[in-house]
Amino acid sequence: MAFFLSGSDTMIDFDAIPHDRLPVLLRTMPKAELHIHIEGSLEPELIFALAQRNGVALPYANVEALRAAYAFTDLQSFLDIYYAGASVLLEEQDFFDMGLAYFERAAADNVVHAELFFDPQTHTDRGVPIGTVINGLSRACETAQRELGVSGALILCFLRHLSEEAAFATLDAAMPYLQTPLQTAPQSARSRIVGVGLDSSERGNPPEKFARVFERCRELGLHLVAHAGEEGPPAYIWSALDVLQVERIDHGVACLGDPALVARLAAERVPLTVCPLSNVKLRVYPTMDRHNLAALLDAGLCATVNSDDPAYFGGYINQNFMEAFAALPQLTARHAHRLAANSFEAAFVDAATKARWNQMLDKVFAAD
Ligand code: ES4
Ligand code: ZN
Repeated sequence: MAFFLSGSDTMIDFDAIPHDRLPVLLRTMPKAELHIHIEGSLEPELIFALAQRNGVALPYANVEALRAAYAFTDLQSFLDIYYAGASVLLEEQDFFDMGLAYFERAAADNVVHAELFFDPQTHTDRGVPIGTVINGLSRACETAQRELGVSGALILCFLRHLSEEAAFATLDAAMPYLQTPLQTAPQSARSRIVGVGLDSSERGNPPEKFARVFERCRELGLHLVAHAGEEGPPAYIWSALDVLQVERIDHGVACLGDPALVARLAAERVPLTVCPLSNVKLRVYPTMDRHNLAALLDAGLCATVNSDDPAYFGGYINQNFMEAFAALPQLTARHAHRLAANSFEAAFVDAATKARWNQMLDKVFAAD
């Protein structure tokens, strides 16, 4: 028997857990979700309901026609539809409804904490004030905490296909809402923004393009993350680390092609927020059984499982766990526990909160 003394001093005998217990463990274990674009949680039904409520015309006749358009060939083919879907979001209540709908799904998957990416430029470029976006999402976080017991935070993402100047303008507009050691404006008390990220079209838009914006955000005391190594090369992961100085890499699956990079990520325990279903839908891997999730974990990396854009890619976080584990039989109960523990380690919360979540996690596995 190989007992494992976990972070909470609980004895867990992973080798004694039969493989057929995995689906229940994956579903019931507490977990944090760290890579979810809230605009990517908009289900077709909600898109049509909001279009009707706001009098927005959609280029699709109905929910089925919209769903039928979700046949992506790469990241860009997805982004085109994703930005079209977001066009129905106009009022603060729309952002609240979208956020709360996500938190309800997350709670059902035993997510205890979620850090939501949002793309302000997708909305401000359509004339929606940034405060409308931030207040609606922050209010959804408050309601989720109170009514669902899920804690939530927001990460403002800059769209990398737009200019550095546009990113600076977005940061300026968001300043009154940022939670930073330097920010004492009353509006910031209600906002849940804890960091910034970088998303959208990766190829041709390297992290270096945003070096100065991220430097400014670092000076403000914000947490920093960036998408890198999804479709782009390992070099983009290096520059996200060295130039932007991010704390986590979103996706990062391309790292395995570069042994020196893997060594660096493992030594520094830089978390990778991996999104298995996204990677298959956007053809980073042809099928789930070719995904490198098991290899990332076995290389000692702090990999986590996340849903990315769940309404577009075939499911929420538990669906990602279930399909990855079903397709990769080398993944065991030990890996499941590791993934959940990694998600807590990687979360932007205090150590006492992480310790509490780890105890909840160990209880689920020890009881088995
Ligand atoms: C995204 Cl999968 C993915 N990659 C980059 N940017 C994104 N925004 C929404 N989903
Ligand atoms: Zn993403």
